[in-house]
Amino acid sequence: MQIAIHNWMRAETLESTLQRISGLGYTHLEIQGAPESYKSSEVKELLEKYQIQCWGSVTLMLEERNLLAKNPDQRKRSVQYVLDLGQLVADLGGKVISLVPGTVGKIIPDARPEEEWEWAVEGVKEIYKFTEANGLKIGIEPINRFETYFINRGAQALALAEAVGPNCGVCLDTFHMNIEEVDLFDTMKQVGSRLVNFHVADNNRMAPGMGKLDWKRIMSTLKEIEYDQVLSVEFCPPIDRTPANPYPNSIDEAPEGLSPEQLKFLQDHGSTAVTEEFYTMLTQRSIDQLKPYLQ
Ligand code: LER
Ligand code: MN
Repeated sequence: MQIAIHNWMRAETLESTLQRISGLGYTHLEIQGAPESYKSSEVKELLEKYQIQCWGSVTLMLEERNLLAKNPDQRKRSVQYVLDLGQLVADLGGKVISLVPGTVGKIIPDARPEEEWEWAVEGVKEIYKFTEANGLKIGIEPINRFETYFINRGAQALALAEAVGPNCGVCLDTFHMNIEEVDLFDTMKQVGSRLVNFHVADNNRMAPGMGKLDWKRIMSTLKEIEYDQVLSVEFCPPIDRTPANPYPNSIDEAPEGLSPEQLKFLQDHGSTAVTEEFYTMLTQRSIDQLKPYLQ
């Protein structure tokens, strides 16, 4: 089992991220799904320089990106976005695409359930052709109801994966499972061998170990279902603008290089721009919590 970390949660250069995570003992990066921002040859050089491997990429389903949009051209563009992201992962030697089918933050449907299901299956099948041909895995990721109305639970992600093909997988996320599942351990067992990626953060979406989740049991359940690939750290700290904030240094009031879209994406996740110091603390706490389980 290896440890990766995402980089969508902080607007900074890729080099700053790689400097921080390589210094803290991470071996992998789950690169943000922004193929338009990266030249794979340059990213490869940086990964080489900091001895970090690309584990995969997570879709950033912002703005009009939506595999189940009513407008067929919008669906087509959204499939193309994921194919471009998949090409970046393939170029970087990565293995997985964490796929959220619908726009994050969109919680009102556009069409009838059967239509949306059919469009989702159609779109993911398009992407599946590419991943099968390029040795990649799709991990359909359930996220909580305040981020999407479509796939919120493991059982729904499993149903979509089964409708797409035998090698289509699921990506589970401890933060979202804690909100949506009756029993997250049952869900992990139900997904079983289709589990291709595992995102980790605590119930408050702080670093693993900074909330109430039972990490010992989470890790023993992963062992039970024989998942031993990568734990992918994806904390996204809640905003606390009150005197009760236990981390008074956390909010970055003047973030550099943060686009309005990135800020909205953070805000859609109940977060905002945080300081370098606070972000490094969360990055450190995550690997400190998980490392003992990797022995
Ligand atoms: C994606 O991995 C995720 O967990 C979402 O909250 C982000 O859109
Ligand atoms: Mn996730």
